[in-house]
Amino acid sequence: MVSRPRLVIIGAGIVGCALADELTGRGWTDVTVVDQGPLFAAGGSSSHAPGLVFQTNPSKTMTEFASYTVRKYSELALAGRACFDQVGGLEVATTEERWTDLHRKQGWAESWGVEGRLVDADQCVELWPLLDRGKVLGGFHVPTDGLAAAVSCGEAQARRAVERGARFLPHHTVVGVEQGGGRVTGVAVEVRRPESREVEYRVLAAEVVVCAAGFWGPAIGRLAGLTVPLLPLAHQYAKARTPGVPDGPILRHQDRDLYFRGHGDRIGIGSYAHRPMPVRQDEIGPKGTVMPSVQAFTEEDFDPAWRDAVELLPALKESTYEDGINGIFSFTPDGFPLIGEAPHLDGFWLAEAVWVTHSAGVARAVAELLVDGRSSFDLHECELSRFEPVQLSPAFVEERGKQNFVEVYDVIHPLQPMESPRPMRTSPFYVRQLELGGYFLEAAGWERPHWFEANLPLLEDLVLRHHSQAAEQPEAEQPEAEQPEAELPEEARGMAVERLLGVAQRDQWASRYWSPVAAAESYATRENVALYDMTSLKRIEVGGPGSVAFLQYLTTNNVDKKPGSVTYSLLLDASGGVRSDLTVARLAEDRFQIGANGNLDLDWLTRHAPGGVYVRDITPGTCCVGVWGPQTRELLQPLTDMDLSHEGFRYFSLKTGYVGHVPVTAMRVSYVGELGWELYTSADLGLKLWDTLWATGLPIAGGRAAFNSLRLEKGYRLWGVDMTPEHSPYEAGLAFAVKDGKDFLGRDALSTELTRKLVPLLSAEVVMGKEPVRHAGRTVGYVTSAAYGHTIQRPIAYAWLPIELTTPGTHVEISYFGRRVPAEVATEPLFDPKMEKIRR
Ligand code: FAD
Ligand code: THG
Repeated sequence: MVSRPRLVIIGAGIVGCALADELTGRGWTDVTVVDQGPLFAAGGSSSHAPGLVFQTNPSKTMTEFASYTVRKYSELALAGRACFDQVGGLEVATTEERWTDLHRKQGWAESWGVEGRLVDADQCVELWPLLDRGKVLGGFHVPTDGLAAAVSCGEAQARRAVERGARFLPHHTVVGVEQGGGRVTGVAVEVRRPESREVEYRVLAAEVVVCAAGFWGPAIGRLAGLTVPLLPLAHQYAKARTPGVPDGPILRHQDRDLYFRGHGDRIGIGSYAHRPMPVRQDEIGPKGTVMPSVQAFTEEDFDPAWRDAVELLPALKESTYEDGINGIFSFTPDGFPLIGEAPHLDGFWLAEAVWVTHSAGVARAVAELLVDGRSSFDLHECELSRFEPVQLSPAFVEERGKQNFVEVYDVIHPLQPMESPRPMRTSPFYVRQLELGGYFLEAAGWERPHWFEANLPLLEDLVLRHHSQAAEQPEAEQPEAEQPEAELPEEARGMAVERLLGVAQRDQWASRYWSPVAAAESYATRENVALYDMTSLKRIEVGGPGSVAFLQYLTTNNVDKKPGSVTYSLLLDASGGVRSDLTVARLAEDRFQIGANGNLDLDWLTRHAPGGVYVRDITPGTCCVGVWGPQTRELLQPLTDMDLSHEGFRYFSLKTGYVGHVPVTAMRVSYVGELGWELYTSADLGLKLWDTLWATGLPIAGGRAAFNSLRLEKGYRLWGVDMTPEHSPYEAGLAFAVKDGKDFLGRDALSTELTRKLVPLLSAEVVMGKEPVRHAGRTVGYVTSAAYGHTIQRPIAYAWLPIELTTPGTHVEISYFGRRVPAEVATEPLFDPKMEKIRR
């Protein structure tokens, strides 16, 4: 690509303007921004957004987007007037559940570097005198939140861009995306100036086109042959005149899906309490309407919200609302923006589904990607290519978009699934898993069992057995070991359960979507043998004459070993950040099977593949079951001619053969850290394979809850949670997967000098993830994954900490719902450090 390409941005809303500023600030000055409307109230969502900026979000990336937006807009002025009013932000709780959740929220803010504090009801009223003191339990106050004047923020950034050479063209409607040879070459525009009746058609040539068209994104996407998975939804906003409007913080009343801000002597009220109101592209106001993003206000939808507003702010009783709008903006299936380049059209980029709150951060990320080829933000949650094909259907986008609207202010458990549309993707083992009482949650469209109710009796056995072991020790009180379960004294039973299951170490809300049955499944895996459905593991085939050289260049480890070898290897980006961790299995000289983390990997490999190398998603149509545990050989050897001895089938190697009637590829790999194999076959034979294994009478089925606990005991990282592109392999503790003296993408950017590290903590309670970690009263890091380690009988939390605090034995505190949970840095792995269970 030319070093300073011609670039067209579609849309002069706040995102397009911010992007023009970020790009021209980096020296890309040949920027043309087109909008169908006038400047700068162009008629999109930005034109009427009340501009509340609440920074705190469970996502680190989204919080960082918002913090950057606040920093940037705080310095902007237009015609001598500040564009950002840093009034602070206050979220109030009127229910116990919300009040508890605000404690968790304060933790996210702290983890991601935003200062915020919990305040009591009196302090809430001090900040917002119109609040009904009796209704409020407390609040969360962030002094740096505030109000962005969206149109002014856009214009101020646009002016700066223009000074550096950018052009802004109003009344230019994009009607075509020009392409040639798989690249974008420009946009076709229709020009209708208000002062003339003439219509002019032009082509603006460009090497790069960025679509920042807000909720018109799907229509522009269609011009480029690209699905843009967002749903335009109308959302209600109105104003009410009342004396004593505070110029205090922006206010959220999330228990009733409401937010408020001051407008001089009026209060603005936004509501998410109404039914979702999707808007089809052809229902959006026609070109030439002053405000196509605004639809007629529907009072009947707003009335309940008004009653709730009056209840919280009784002064409103004397008033009524006016100037109501149903304003349109974008919702995606998972609530994150859409950032990235079209998979089939080079040079065509999206910066879509972005709130005012995140606008400058997203613009910066896109500019960094374009100019430097990498971003300083971890974008994995936002990349366009995160969606599976089944998640791009209009029906799915509509259903999930609506659901996201409904849930936008709900208290959401990190594991809480969307209820519909489900099920979508099921493995061939699904029917058996249903019979076993599987409890399913969804990932990448797959139904995945988290535990099986059928294993409940194992839990009873386990409790009894551990209780009797405790009783055999000299200091044990009574020998109830022989007694049947029903007669086990409650207290003794309680102790056994507590120690075994970690039940007492985890509170009720946190224990949702989890079952103590996971303990029994963990034990069965460590002591006997269990089947784990690994079908949802993304499988990618890479082949062709150049495939060895390609994978050698793209991944960090040496994968050029003889066919039959499996290698754990990493994908890095140009700045040395971990983009993924993979298992690379060499099936033949020129053919590899890659075990990956998701669609982002497929996209990354496909984009980088040179001619002569093919990359194919083989996940659909195949399946995988992990057979793991010390009894695996007893189970499997009688079913197969493959030599399963330690010498005959090396750790991290593969063979093809038969298990009963079923042709399989067997890989000696285990994410749970036990002896065993992953068995792959085609989907049509999956059920036969499962039934063949099951008929031995040896295995139980294990779910993701046990799986997660087992992998944390072994210290196996989960990409996207434990490490992301923000982290180098050395920081993430993955140096063993980086081959010395080998050239690969990202190598030059790697430094072995460490300032922080991912380490295991042993804590006094089971936490959930994303909690801040403190040392000597200072916030020093945050938790990534957490679980109870059933076999080590301790709660585990992995955390990022500054290097000076990573020595084993260092005492820290995890802030959990506002409580201090003691924890200690431990040595990893916490289980089987000599690999005696795996290599035998
Ligand atoms: P837009 O502002 O919609 O800009 C897109 C531009 O693309 C438009 O100007 C349009 O004319 C142009 N365009 C479209 N198609 C074409 C074409 N074919 N050719 C040329 N130009 C085209 N967010 C917050 O963070 N805080 C809030 O408090 C908040 N409150 C909101 C309240 C309401 C009532 C609504 C509706 C939204 C609110 N939002 C809020 C969301 C926020 O307004 C949007 O997410 C944001 O403004 C989107 O900015 P944008 O630049 O992506 O899109
Ligand atoms: N199975 C397969 N592919 C995968 C995963 C899997 N790809 C994605 C993800 N999971 C990769 N994650 C891991 C993490 C750890 C290990 C395997 C996959 C692992 N590590 C050993 C260790 O760290 O000691 C061995 C490493 C080595 O010897 O190089 O087993 O679950 N197919």
